[in-house]
Amino acid sequence: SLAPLELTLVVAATARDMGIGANGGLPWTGLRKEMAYFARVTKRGDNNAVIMGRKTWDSIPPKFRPLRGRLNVVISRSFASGLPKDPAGGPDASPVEASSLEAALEYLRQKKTAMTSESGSGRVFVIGGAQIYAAALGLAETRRVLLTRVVSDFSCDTFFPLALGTTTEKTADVPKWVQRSRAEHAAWIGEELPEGTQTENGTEYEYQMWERVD
Ligand code: FOL
Repeated sequence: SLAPLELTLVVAATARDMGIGANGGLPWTGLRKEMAYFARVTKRGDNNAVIMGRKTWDSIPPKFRPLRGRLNVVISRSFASGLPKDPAGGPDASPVEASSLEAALEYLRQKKTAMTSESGSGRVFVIGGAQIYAAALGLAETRRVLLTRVVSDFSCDTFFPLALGTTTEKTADVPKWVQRSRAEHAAWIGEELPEGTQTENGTEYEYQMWERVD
């Protein structure tokens, strides 16, 4: 199918070098409100999907996966190629297994077409890690990044593959990324946003939304 499907990347990254991970997990601990924001935003509207790589799946505590109330799609080159199968036992019991990001999107497009009535917003979120973000950033379907900019610094071994920090100029073949206002961000996620820098357990961060304009 060639039906359009919009992708939103959700990521928390350090301000200094866009670090997103360390030793197979998040670089920080104890950002509970930030994690709660991630959960609310990816759930809101119902019928949403989260796409992630196999290493990100492994990094989620077993008691929290599949991420509840969302269709989980996990990507691994080890998974069977072709159109992925519906999750065994339903979306809260097991994830959909896809052999590539493209296969994941084909599955979700087909699923959307198969729905007879409109139920829920059906948003699709890419939740990492670095390899899956890189693949998504190469697709025209990727329209926006919900970035939590972590101002406090952490040592990282995994990085978000796009420097967002200054609104960029569109040059041949390189899309332009612009930061949207707090009001636009709040309207898109459907909830109020706290103003300015947040602090949790001594870690400072800020909620941002970036959009591709091309
Ligand atoms: N985006 C943002 N903004 N913050 C993140 O921490 C984040 N993490 C990932 C991807 N995008 C992100 C990948 N890592 C869970 C754990 C790790 C993870 C993503 C999700 C997780 O357990 N989520 C539960 C919340 C559990 C809780 O309440 O503590 C969920 O239901 O979403």
